[in-house]
Order: sequence, then C-alpha cells, then structure tokens
Amino acid sequence: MSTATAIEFKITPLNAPLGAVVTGLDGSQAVAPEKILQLKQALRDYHILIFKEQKLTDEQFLNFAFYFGSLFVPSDETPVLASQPGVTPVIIPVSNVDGGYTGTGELTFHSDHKWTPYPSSGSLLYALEIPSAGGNTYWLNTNLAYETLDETTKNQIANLQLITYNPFLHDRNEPRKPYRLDNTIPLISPVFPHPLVRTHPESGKKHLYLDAATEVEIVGLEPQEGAALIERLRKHLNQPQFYYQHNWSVGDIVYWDNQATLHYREAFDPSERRVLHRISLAGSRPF
Ligand SMILES: O=C(O)CCC(=O)C(=O)O
Ligand SMILES: [Fe+2]
Repeated sequence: MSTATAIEFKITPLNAPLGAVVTGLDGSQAVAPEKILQLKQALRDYHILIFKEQKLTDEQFLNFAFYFGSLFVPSDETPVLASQPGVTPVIIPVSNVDGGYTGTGELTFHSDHKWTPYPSSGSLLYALEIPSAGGNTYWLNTNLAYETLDETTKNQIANLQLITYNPFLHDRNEPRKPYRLDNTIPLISPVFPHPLVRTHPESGKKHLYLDAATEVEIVGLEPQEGAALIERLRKHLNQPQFYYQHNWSVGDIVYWDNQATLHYREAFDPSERRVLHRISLAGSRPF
C-alpha cells in the first residue's frame, strides 16, 4: 500500500535560463543507482539542481555529496575560503554567526576556486537558517553568456588564457582591482592560467570562464587592451537574461556546476541569522 504523503521522485526544469528542482528525494537515505545517473545528467543539462525539503546531519550531507565526486582539497599554496594554514574544513559554514564565513555583504558573481590549478567541479550548499529578507543567491549560465557574444568577439577570445589572482592572498591594504595593469609588481602567489573559453568536460559546450570582479590578467595581451576586453566581457556577463535568482527555503540543497555557472549573493540584514553548509567537489584541469 502506498502512503498518500509519499512524493514521487521528479526533476522539474525551472522556467529560467538554468536550473531544475528535485522533489521526492531524501538525501539522508541511500539513493538508487538509476536516480544518481538521472541527477548527473540533469546537472549536465540544467547546471544547477535544487533539492527541496532535506533534513541531513553533516555526515549524511557528505555521503550524499560524494555520490557526485570527491572532496575538493586545495594545496597549501592556493588557500580558499576558510583555509587555515595546512587545513581547509570539509564542510564550510557559510554563515554570519558562530565563526562562519562570508559575512553579510554582497558577493559578486564568481565560480568557486577558479584561481587554483584544478578548480572545483561543483559545490553543494545546504540551507539551515535563512533571513526573512535578502540573501538570495543567483546562478548565471556561462554557456548562454558565451553563445550570445558576437562572432568577432568569439574569434578574438577563442585561444586566450586568463590568470585569476587568488583573492585570499590579496594584501588587505591594497585596493581591489579588476585587472592587473602593473606587471612590474612582484606576484605573491603562484598563478594558474586557464582558458577564457572553457569546454565543459561532460557536455562539450563552450563557457565564458570569467568572473565579475576578481583581479585577472590575459596572458600575452598589453595591459590596456586586456583590461578593455575584460571590462567589455564583464558588462556582457552581467545580464538578467542569463541568471536565475534563488529565494532560499530552509532544507534546500543547491548543487551547482562551477564549470558552467557563476553565482552571486545579495547582502542581508546583519541583525538576522543566515546559516548554510557548503561542500565543494574536486575538479579537473580546465581545457
Ligand atoms: O551565501 C551564498 O549564498 C553563497 C556563498 C558562496 O559563494 C559559496 O558558498 O560558494
Ligand atoms: Fe562561492
């Protein structure tokens, strides 16, 4: 006899430039092989998956995440959010309370760990406490951003390599710059150039692999020319037609593909609590 309350497993695409909602799946339980495969395909097709009504311990959250890959572990020379010398937590508290990370301010569009040699393939963020207003997270489809460039620009950027400087090694007293214009200043971090147009390792689609604000440099271009090109590409990226705005509910897990999307977070009222847990999965060398 089936219970009246059991919800059927369903993957429903959003009416948006990316994203699908997954209902009827309990991440605290073992997930059937055919469902895992359907979810992997859906991630490839929709770039972000939103799992509703989850109630997981940290251990269950890890077990669920590891169906999709192994843990992203940065090297000591490439610190990331929450890195302390020699260790980065497995589950990162993205929270404005209790010693968590990222505060209450706006976070500009980015993909996680892009400045490392093997950036994270995807991240999962699980909502435990959500403010009454603000703090929405937006995900942007970087394949659409690429495809809507004009042909001249596509040709111009086809073989360019981009360096993204590690924001966690940035000197706090220095103003943040969008582009490294003065290349006589010695570098304080190792750098890992990646293609500005990235091919997705599963779909083969092309993606504009650039975030909205981190300091970058195009290899081999004159600084002024590189800076002008990056400014133009960033203007193009930042268009509502490319993104979906997620209004969090407690119990949501959003699993996004860092190889196909950028994400942005709105600021929220510092007197409210916002607590999420994040797991990032390992990735491969961009090509
Ligand atoms: O707070 C958020 O919604 C997103 C924070 C973020 O960028 C991340 O967890 O990678
Ligand atoms: Fe992030």
